[in-house]
Amino acid sequence: MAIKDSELILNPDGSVYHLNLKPEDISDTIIFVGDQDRVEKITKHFDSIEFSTQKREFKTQTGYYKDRRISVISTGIGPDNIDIVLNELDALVNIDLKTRKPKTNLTSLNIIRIGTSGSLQTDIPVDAFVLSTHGLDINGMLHFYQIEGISNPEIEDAFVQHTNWDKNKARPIIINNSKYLERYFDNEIVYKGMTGTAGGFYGPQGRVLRLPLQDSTLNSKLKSFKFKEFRITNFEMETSVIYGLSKLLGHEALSLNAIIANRANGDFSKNPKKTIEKLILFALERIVNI
Ligand code: R1P
Repeated sequence: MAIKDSELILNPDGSVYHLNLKPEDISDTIIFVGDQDRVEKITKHFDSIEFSTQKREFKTQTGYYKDRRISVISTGIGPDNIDIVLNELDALVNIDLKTRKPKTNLTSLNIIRIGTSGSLQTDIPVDAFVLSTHGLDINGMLHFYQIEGISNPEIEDAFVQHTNWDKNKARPIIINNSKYLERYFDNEIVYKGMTGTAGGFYGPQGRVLRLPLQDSTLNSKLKSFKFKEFRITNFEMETSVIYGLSKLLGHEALSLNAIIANRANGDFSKNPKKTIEKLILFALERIVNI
């Protein structure tokens, strides 16, 4: 059955609705960033750029870095945007846009997030890098999909118990990274741990300006949670859904974050731009080996 026009929306030129991309515009190696201005901070290192487009917060550039064809896409902020980006990217490679039918031979993309994040641990300082072994989903978006088989119920149960998780909030889901990609980025300068992915910046990450929180102790409970060798290292807004949708759709995903704030001791990086630039160069040097 062909997917209807209202379900897979294409622009008049045949590109996918939000991303403005056609299949030939992207590589199978894709870097995700949140901020659209970060796209050029990455592609300025490229030897050539063959394609650029932007619609809303979704900016894409494709080019070559040391003979490796790479696309860089900005996702904007939050899990909801990742739903759009991953579904439309998957449609570009795994749905025949002419017949509107899923292909039989599926393509697996390599997706690497280069993001910014706040550390939850006193010993993970600002300007450090964190590689997410797991995405800890506390925003609920993934519950709209059939997620059996991609989660870690044992760790989730321990987390729900440890935090006394409120029943009115979506049940947390914990999703593994791509072990295939992780080995290219393993390095002694990278901290590793579970990354909490919130559906907001203030209340959902325990920030109080004027509104009281449902659970004002949540960040300290995240900080003290341990399961075997794992702890929760940091907070941001995309990793768990990138991991979850990638697993469901058959793509490899890894999230790297520059720590620009430390929520445990209140520090903020003196030079976040420099830290992000270092993470970009670290990631590019390893992506060429994938
Ligand atoms: C919040 O300021 C944004 O910054 C972080 C969060 O995940 C959220 O998207 O990541 P990026 O710098 O990649 O956008």
